[in-house]
Amino acid sequence: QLIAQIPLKYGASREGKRTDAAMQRWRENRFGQFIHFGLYSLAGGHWNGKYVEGAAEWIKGNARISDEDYEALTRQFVLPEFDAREWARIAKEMGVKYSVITTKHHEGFCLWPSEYTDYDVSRTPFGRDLLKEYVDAYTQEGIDVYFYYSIIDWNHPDWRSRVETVEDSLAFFRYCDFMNKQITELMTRYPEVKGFWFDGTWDKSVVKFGKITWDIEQLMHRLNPGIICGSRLRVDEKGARHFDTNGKLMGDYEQGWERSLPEKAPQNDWECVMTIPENQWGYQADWRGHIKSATEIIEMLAAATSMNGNFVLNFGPKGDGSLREEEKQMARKVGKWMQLNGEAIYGCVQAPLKPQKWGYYTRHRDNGFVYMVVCYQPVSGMLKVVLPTGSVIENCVVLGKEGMELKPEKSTKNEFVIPAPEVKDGFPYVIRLKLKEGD
Ligand code: FHN
Repeated sequence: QLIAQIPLKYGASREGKRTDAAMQRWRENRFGQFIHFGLYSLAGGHWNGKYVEGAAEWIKGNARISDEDYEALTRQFVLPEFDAREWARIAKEMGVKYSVITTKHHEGFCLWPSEYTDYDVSRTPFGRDLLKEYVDAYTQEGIDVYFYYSIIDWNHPDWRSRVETVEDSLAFFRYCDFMNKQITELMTRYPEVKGFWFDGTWDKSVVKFGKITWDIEQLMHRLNPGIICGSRLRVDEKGARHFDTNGKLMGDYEQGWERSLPEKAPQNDWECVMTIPENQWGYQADWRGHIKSATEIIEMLAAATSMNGNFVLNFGPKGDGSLREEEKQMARKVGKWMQLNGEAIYGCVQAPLKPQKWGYYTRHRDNGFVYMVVCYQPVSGMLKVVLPTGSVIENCVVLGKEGMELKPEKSTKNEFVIPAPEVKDGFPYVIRLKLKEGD
């Protein structure tokens, strides 16, 4: 049945998924790192010696800090412990294939020396181009770099969250011009950048003038046709966000999965961004509430892969530029698991098998292997697998124990049971299946 389409000038710029090599690489990467770093990292979620409720990167508003006091943080921006190579080494150890850094969060402070503002690293005692050091170090490690850029800007005099007067609209469009210049600057200074992660597009001003987001998308594609950008940037002329008024995805992938996973595989490419504590992105010295374990993170990574999605884990480095111990530990544990089991994640997609309660199936898009990421050990000691009619298991091994072949038994029709190997370290394990058509 044909559904009438509403004519749109600034809706989705494409039908269906992107098929080019850059997007394919994004998809195959599967596992990414997020880095929230800015002036807020120096406050560490505390002001005047007191814990401040809310996300640490929002401390300016949450603690009602004056512009002047907040700006004073630039003078403490010394970063004696900052070493981009160390960040990159730890990211590599964790096994991520891409990393997204906050070049400018809502506070407006820029991690690179920008020609278009003074509110940047060049004005601090640190004085160096932090972004360049990051880009170089990560690129050296073979990790793709992506830039987070906040549209909301609490520092820029022309930013408007609402546009109600002529003065507002003049200011807002001057601000848009500033943004376009900064995006051009970022893409020109750091041509290694693979894509942009825009944020802060929910305010009424942006929703009212959706065309500005179309213009940014076009600008980026003119500068680099392979650039990747999520749906969060986009608003159509009728104010629809992420998906246009006709329900079509804008941008290259669904970017709305923040601290949550879909229940079933979305039709589009998608990415989930996750924090280790509840909702802290920037450095909060005092993590409260539930802190996710490496096992929980690994399970989410496997779940995302099993639904054709990417999973990005956030790090909030400390105000001295070093990484916090909990995050280093996390990187070590997840990395150790990825070393052994990464083949069930990288380049993998949804497997066409009926989901089972022990965990998640993934399938490699090229080599045809099916992987079982077992997160819940059955008390029966038997892992159930239901295959498509006519298929049988030719070979079945536990990753990391390649010599140890498991012997599946057919229980009924196309149903098999695999004796579960013993779990020693409390981490999920992966069984690799080679399937073939039955005799
Ligand atoms: O307000 C931000 C928040 O500080 C953080 O950057 C997250 C990351 O996805 N994005 C916004 C909230 O959606």
